[in-house]
Amino acid sequence: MLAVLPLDHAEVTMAVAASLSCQDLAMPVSALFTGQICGSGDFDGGGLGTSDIPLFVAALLEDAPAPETICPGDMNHDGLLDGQDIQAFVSALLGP
Ligand SMILES: [Ca+2]
Repeated sequence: MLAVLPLDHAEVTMAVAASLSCQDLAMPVSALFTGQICGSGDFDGGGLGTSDIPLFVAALLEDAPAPETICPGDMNHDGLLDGQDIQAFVSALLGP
């Protein structure tokens, strides 16, 4: 059973609450959690630096990069690694 709770919490009666289990309240998880911070620009795991430049460019030029390749280079968090990420990568690399 997948419960749909009313937005107004006052409408959740004790009978409704008692019929729920933890599984009813669980959200489906479709994301892959890799521990990677997306949009960091850090491709090699050593912190953002000049060693990430060739990795960023290589990932940018891939025809169909894997999600774990897209993640660090997706600087604008739109789910894509493309030319729209270049300026933010360079800005992050140069620092504040
Ligand atoms: Ca992007």
